[in-house]
Amino acid sequence: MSRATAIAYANLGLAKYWGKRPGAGNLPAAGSVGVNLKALRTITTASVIDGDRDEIRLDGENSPKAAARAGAFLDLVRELAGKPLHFRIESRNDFPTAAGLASSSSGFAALAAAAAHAADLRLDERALSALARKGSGSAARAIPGGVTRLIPDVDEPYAVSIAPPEALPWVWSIGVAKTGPKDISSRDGMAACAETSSFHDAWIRRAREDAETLERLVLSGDVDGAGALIEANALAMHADGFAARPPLVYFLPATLAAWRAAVELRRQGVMAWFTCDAGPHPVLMHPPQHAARVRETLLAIPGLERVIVSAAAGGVEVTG
Ligand code: 2P0
Repeated sequence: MSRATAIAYANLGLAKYWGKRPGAGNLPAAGSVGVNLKALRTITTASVIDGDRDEIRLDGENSPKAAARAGAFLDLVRELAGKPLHFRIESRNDFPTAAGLASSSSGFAALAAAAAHAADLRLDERALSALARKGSGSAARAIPGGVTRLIPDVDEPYAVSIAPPEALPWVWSIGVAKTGPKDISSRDGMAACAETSSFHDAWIRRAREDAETLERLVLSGDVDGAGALIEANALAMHADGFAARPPLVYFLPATLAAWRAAVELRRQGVMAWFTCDAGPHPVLMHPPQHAARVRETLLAIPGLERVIVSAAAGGVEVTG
């Protein structure tokens, strides 16, 4: 019987992934760039057990749907191992999942690493990243450390680290919005955009270009250039949703107010940049010395109830 524990950090999209090409296994239609966030951590233990079925306990996503998705992912691990192994999985998120912050990236990165180790699969980083991608596209980017980029145009897309966590000298202030109506998942949202948004093809062309440009900006140390691109890229991704039929609008008034607040902060010399995933929670990235000012600004926006501040993190870690 073998057992392993893995810690993974949620990977926030900087040049967003929002669209797939045909085929199974979350094949991205374009490259994307993201950063692992230290404050959003998933810890997963996988044990090989004697039983004839998996036992899956996910504190964060305590739903039969989430357990079924994890079970389907374990089928891929069994296939790679070439053995009918069964697992006990215990997973918890170190951050409030109830707040609706994206957890599938850290969730599937931790599950892939823990289950692969417990099954004695010796996967290198590239193979582990490609495996995690099959659970959730963004999970591929949570395997390597720091600023990571998903390589799209290969049979088994995977992510690489393009820069260490300190390459972007920011912290990330996440404004947690009071939850509104139930969100549409990223998976369903990107499928709806591909089917019905007249902006989708243009978005995919832009996404391809942005991922490449952002890598160059990060590597050349052009922090403000990177911030401007990240902000524009997020708004372009959301515009794809605005043009869907029916429209897919993740923003709440507080989300847009946070973008306006970032513009105003910059006018006052505080270089804060906005991004937002497939949900209402705005994220401002900025130099750490402005954390108090940014926090105060976000908390003054009606509809935002708390702020989580995070530094960038390394990649997935397997501990015993
Ligand atoms: C990103 N998102 O780049 C983008 C921005 C959400 C908005 O990657 O269907 O949950 O599991 O491959 O990984 C979220 O997409 O989608 C995501 P699936 P996933 O971070």
